[in-house]
Order: sequence, then structure tokens, then C-alpha cells
Amino acid sequence: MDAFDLVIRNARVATAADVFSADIAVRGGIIVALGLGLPAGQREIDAAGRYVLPGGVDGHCHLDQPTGDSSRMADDFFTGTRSAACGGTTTIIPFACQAKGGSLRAAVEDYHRRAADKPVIDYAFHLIVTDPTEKVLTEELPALIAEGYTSFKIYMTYDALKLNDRQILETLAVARREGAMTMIHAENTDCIAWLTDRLLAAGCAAPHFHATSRPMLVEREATHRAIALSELVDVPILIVHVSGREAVEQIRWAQGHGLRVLAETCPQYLFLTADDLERDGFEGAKCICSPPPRDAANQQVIWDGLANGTFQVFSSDHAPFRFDGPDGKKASGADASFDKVPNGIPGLETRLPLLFSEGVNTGRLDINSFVALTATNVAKIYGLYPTKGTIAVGSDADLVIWNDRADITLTNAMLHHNVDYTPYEGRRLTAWPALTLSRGEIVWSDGEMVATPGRGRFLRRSRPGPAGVRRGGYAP
Ligand code: DUC
Ligand code: ZN
Ligand code: ZN
Repeated sequence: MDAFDLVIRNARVATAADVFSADIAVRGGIIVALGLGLPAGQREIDAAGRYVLPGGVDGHCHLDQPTGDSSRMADDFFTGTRSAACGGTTTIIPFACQAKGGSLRAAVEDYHRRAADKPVIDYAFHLIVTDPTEKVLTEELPALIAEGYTSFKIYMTYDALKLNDRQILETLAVARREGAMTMIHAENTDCIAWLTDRLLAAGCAAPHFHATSRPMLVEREATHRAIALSELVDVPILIVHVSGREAVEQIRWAQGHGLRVLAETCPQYLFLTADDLERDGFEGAKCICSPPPRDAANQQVIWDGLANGTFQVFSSDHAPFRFDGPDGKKASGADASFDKVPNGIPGLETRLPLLFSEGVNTGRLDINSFVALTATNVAKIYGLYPTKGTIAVGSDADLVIWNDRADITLTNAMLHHNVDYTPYEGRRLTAWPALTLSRGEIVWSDGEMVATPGRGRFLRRSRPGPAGVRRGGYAP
């Protein structure tokens, strides 16, 4: 037998289930052996007893997604995937978004053109359904699901994106019939519009009023309604970017009643609060995202939910807008009212180091839960497992050697996205990837980005199926 292409020696391998010492052998980009004292490879890397984890799978990020106004996302498929790789993520699933009145198929084709020769790591697309016409529901969506676009997001707010309850039911019925996973952005749109009008009429326009316009109640109500609609149709859903206690209570209620409700949260709900929107001047706009960050008590509820199994997925919701310049946070002016500021914060690169530092290294989260939340569950739920999301014979050699004894003060200058700020500037981190491998190729090593644009492959996904969303267990 040919020698291995690569052997990683002395790895402390952690998966969603186990921690064990092993050498990892790679041939043709695939893990072909795990063992002790494996024969030599053409290339050898000594992990020196450090953790080697599956590369992160970021199941929710936005890259080069058209916004429909004068703003523009700062990251394309090169800068976004580069940034992800440097932070230990080796697979991303951004969104191909249907324009209202437009075709879903056209959105997918457009998105493939945008990705083209840019990605440095592997990628798939979720769909976003904004206009569930007869043609979309009976032709385009079933065909795209069959072709490997096996999940889609729907919105309960944002005028350009939102569906009403009837449309949600019709769309969920397709998900049920075709075996797709539906991600739901749950906020009550009319409550937000009413509160926004009243705030603006009262002259309350500064960035921090964004949080006032979207209180927890609007998320709680929509989360409850999304759960009820999915119960009616009898189909699993995944509630995205859950921000705090009231939504968590709805999700736990559903899970406790045997409903197949999965949930995702994001770094902004652990590491930011609404106070960050009150930063001096317009600086608070850097932290405008929806749902907004809440308070310390809600952060604790999110930590608890990560540890106790309420959440299956931890994503970045990377939505990159520059702070300065004409097409970012100030697209409508340097003192625009909060409702005109593009929603979203960057986070592809910092997602894993933040959670490792503040979750694993503080003892809040065990290493297996970290792997499950950031890679394995994501791959299972979205139909990429076991090619992605684990370390096993036959899986892609997407591997990260972690330095979990780091002492890093985070600055935006260290990062590889195309955004001119990080909301986490100055935060101390104790973990960062020392080496990231994508299909056995080094893409990040010792502080250096070494990947070639276009090497990333598009991934057709399988349907999550009953194994991905087991009834009763909730851990996929
Ligand atoms: N909210 C979303 O729903 N998507 C992108 C960014 C954001 O803040
Ligand atoms: Zn959303
Ligand atoms: Zn999003």
C-alpha cells in the first residue's frame, strides 16, 4: 500500500463522543486510519499532545448576499472563507436568497456565480424562501431539495423577506413532504414596526433604540408561533439565533412536549449585551443585529442552554458590514436612525476561539459538547455527516490542531475578514487554532493563511432524515 500522504502524530482527538490519543493518517484528503504507531506518511505533523478537533462547520453565515438597498456585504467567498479557516472553520453554509417576485433557481445560480473561484474551504448553500408562489412550492423548491439544497430559511420579519403564517404553513408542508430542514427567524414583525414608529416619533433614533424596538417579547411570541405552526404541519424546525430566556422557555416547552424543535444560538448572545449598542456616538451601530443582544442574565440562560442540550447548533450569523465607508453601517448616513442601519455583525473567525476560550477553558462546556455544537450536530442536521463534522475513518480530513494555552488580546488587525471592526476588540482569548487542514491541505498554519482561492468545493447535501432529527432525543 502507498504511504500515507500525511500523518498527524500524538493527537489528542476529541469528537462529539470521545477523547482519545491517536495518530491520524490521511490519503487523498480523507482520513484513512486512526491508530497508535501508524507507518510513516510522506508528510508528518506532530500535534504534541494538543487537541485535534474536527474542523468547524458554520451553519449560518452570510457572504456577498444582495441586501436590496445601498448597503453591501463586505465579505465575499474569498475573504469570508479565508477568515473562517483562520478561526478553525472548514465548512460554511451561507444563504442563496430568493428575491421577492424572483425565482429561487435564479438565486441559486447567482450565488454559484458569486462563489465561483473564490472559496478556500468547502461550502454549501441554504436557500431563503421569500416568495412561496405555486411554482416555487411545487417545482423549484422540491427540485432544489432533491439536488442537495436540503435546508432553507424563512423569516417572520423584514419587509423584503418575511412570510405570513399561511405562507409559512405552505412552505413547512413542502419541507415535510420533501424531508428538508426549515430554519426560522422568529421575531414578530408588526410589533417591531409599531414600536419603531413610536420610537422615531418620539425622537429616539440612536443605535441603542434598535434593542428597544425588538424586545424579548417579540422574539418569544414569534418563537411560540413558529413552534405551533410546525406542530400543526408535524415537521421539524430549527429556530435560529436565539437570544435569551423567553425564547429558550418556548423551545424547552416544545422539546418537553416531544415536538421536534431544534435551536441555534450565536456568540453575540454570549459576549455582547444591549449596553454595547450604547457605545459612544454611532459606535453602537457596530453591534446592531437581530435579535439584539440582551443582558447578563440572558447571557447566562444561553450558556445554560448550550450545556444542557437545549441548543444543538452554535453558529456565527456572520453578516459583514463595514463601520466606515458608504456601503456599511453608515450607508444611510453617519447618524442614521437605528432602523436604517444594516443588521449584522462579523463573527466567522472568532466563533470558535470565543467559545473555546470562554466555554471549554473555563469549564462551562466539555470538549465533546463543544465539538457537537460547532461541527458534528451541524453536519448531521444539514446533511453533511459523516463526510464533515467528525474525525473518523472515511471522513474528510478537515482537522484543527488547537493551541488551548494561548494568551491573545483580540484585535481586528489580527483577523482575515474584510470588515473594519470586530465587536470583540480587546477581549482576552485563551484558545486559537494553531493549524487548520481542509481535506488534508494546510490552510492556516502558525498565524499564516496559506490557502488558494477556489480550492473549496461545493457540497451537495443529503436530507437530514429521521437520524438527523430524532424524535424525542433532540440531540441529533
Ligand atoms: N439578523 C439576521 O437575521 N440576519 C443577518 C444579520 C442579523 O442581524
Ligand atoms: Zn435571521
Ligand atoms: Zn442570519
